[in-house]
Amino acid sequence: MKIEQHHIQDANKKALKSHQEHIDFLTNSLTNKGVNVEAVIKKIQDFQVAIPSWALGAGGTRFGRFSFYGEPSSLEQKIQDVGLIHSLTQTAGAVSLHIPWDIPQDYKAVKELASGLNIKFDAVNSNTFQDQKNAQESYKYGSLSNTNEAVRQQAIQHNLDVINIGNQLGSKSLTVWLADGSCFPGQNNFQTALQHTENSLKAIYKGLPSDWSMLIEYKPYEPNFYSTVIQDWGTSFMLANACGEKAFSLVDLGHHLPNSNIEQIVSILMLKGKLGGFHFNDSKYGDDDLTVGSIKPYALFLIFNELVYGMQNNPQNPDLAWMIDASHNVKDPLEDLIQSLEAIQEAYAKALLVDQKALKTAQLENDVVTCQELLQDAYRTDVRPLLAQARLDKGGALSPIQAYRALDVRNQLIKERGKNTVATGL
Ligand code: PSV
Ligand code: MN
Repeated sequence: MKIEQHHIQDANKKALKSHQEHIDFLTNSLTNKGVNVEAVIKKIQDFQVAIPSWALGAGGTRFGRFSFYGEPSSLEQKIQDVGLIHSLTQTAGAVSLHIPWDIPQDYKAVKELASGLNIKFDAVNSNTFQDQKNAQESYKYGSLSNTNEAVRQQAIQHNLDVINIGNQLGSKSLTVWLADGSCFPGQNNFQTALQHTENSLKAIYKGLPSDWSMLIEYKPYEPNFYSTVIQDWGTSFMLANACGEKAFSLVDLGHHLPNSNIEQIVSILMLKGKLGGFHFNDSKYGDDDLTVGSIKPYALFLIFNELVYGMQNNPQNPDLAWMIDASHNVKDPLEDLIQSLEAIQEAYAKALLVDQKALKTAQLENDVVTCQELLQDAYRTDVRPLLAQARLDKGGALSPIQAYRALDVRNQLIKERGKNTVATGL
């Protein structure tokens, strides 16, 4: 299924008048405050978030998985799904592949399909957390950190293969997330495991093309429950520094212990020029992979406030690879992703409204009350008309969820693909 422009225009018709009233009112009040509304809308339009190829089917837990039917069963169908989301939202112009789940059969065809839908290939993700069919060595006790050199070599080679695949598609970065760690005290020697990991990452780094970056993700626990080799941003930062200037840390919102100050982590990494990638999701307890902004929208806004500050004040930090890393257990994955994209744009737009100059003055004067007022004034602004305008200008839907339902997308996909297709992934 492909959504055509006239489908979207039809879906927009009913809401156009009320949208115009809302955007006029908001533009007026923001302009009176000195905000350049056009510039904000342009920034929203330029902000593109990658959809991971594994998030287009239903997620699951270790207790089970419930399908949404019509799931994409090939890489081509996954890219088509990203195209559907992008045509409605105009903010999902990239896909992030997980290898070996999504190895292209026909590179030329896959590239043509993606470019026809205006979709770029963002970071490629390696997978050394699962054993692959016919693999010589097992990752049961770790990959890049394994005590056995043959296992480490196999994991290094896999990452090099992933770079090669990404290179043929036009990707420019490799994301490394390791499940390596231990489940019980004494199982691992912490120092040896870290040393092996550093050496293995350096070997991968050597094979990185000159215009590529390596993004090192951290996570405090799961699937290992006692220790993780790259457990936190400090370890990731240390490893990125050890590898070199093309290596960076990657922050995944779900990969922190409860109540961690993620905005401060983001800020420090950007100051040091070492924040390379970002995975969006939300959580209540652990790495819950819930819809972005569904649980802690104010925390998301505070994180974006630091991201915006960093993007404006830290030229030493590269452009970031943005990606949604969520799982969909009870919602249609495409609807869930649309909701996440809206939440990301909303937090970004609000952060763009923070009066940075006034905030700096209030900070210098230690006027704590004004500091809070300034942040919360931006946070309390209903920016949804700005997002709708950003989409409308680019041919997107005023309300992507409503359009998705009006166009009956899921049922069309079921008709085309059948009910019981299953997407590759976890
Ligand atoms: C691990 O929890 C993670 O966040 C990594 O980014 C993986 O690549 C992704 O989830 C999918 O398993
Ligand atoms: Mn992640």
